[in-house]
Amino acid sequence: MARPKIALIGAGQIGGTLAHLAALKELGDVVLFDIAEGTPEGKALDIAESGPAGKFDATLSGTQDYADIAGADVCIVTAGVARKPGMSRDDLLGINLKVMKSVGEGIAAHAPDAFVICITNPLDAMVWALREFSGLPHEKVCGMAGVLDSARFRHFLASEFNVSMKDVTAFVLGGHGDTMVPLVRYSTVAGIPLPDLVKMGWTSQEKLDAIVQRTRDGGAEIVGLLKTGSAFYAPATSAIEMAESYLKDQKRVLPCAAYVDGAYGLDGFYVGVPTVIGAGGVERVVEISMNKDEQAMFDNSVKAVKGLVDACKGIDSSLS
Ligand code: A3D
Repeated sequence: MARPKIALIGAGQIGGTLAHLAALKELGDVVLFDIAEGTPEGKALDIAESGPAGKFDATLSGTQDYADIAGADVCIVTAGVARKPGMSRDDLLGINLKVMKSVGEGIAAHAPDAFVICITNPLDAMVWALREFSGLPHEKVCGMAGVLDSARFRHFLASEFNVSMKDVTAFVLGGHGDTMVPLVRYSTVAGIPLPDLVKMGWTSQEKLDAIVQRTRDGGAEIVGLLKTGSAFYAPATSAIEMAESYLKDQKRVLPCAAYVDGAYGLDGFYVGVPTVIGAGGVERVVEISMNKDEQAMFDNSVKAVKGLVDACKGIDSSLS
């Protein structure tokens, strides 16, 4: 059986890391696409040359031609511009919307059966626009943010409790931005919800609140440290977890920016929710019950995403 084909649209910081991880995990052969001549070719060759020592079998190539992504099983999109210090994700909207148009058309023409994972920011609006431009089925187009946001939350919690990250589960809902909703009630250490851990004296409410805020600011914290761009190791690892669940039909329950039509009172809208990812793409949206405060935070986040989608429609009239 032929290896799956993984197309990475954008061969920058995240794209290169995605290629390396996909090769190391032997998820399939990798094609890196980028408009910057030499970058995808150079990264593909460098990673291919790490194969003998890294002990993986995968073919890697780089290209500026969409025809080379033909028949891809998975496309992961990072094409566009990343944040610099002082910029919000929303500042990227105008530039990255144009990029989504060319990427969407390229995927529609050459890889219409692929499972598409968008990472380009502002994420919830870009994944919506990418789906519109590509015309692919909604369940085959989703965005990576929730896996990353909950991984950050899990990392901070595991450090606070001095336990393995493997035993910490976390739940983050809503848009990927300042309004994201880390849900403490649904986050646990080995099944013990965080509010119970506060009662047990494992941490204080103040420390938990600070961790929630640090999670919301997780992207900006990295941008502030790096100064030249945004996070790439954790975002790439998160998208690979989603791609692997699709390729191996693992049916992992993962939060992602998915098309929600009916659940959560939403009618045809992309936002971060828990989903089941398997061979059918986003096979199910998991609808949880929220209390009044959680619902208010979620509604606020949805409102922020709606504002960005409206801004996209204002910029490109073909989206209205
Ligand atoms: P970067 O290293 O700048 O790579 C972006 C690449 O896109 C560059 O190599 C560009 O040449 C290429 N590119 C630009 N325009 C096009 C085009 N039209 N077609 C093909 N390639 C193009 O950025 P990065 O890899 O650090 O980040 C990529 C994106 O991911 C940015 O928009 C970030 O804001 C976003 N990001 C999202 C998250 C989420 O959790 C959602 C996290 C971190 C970064």
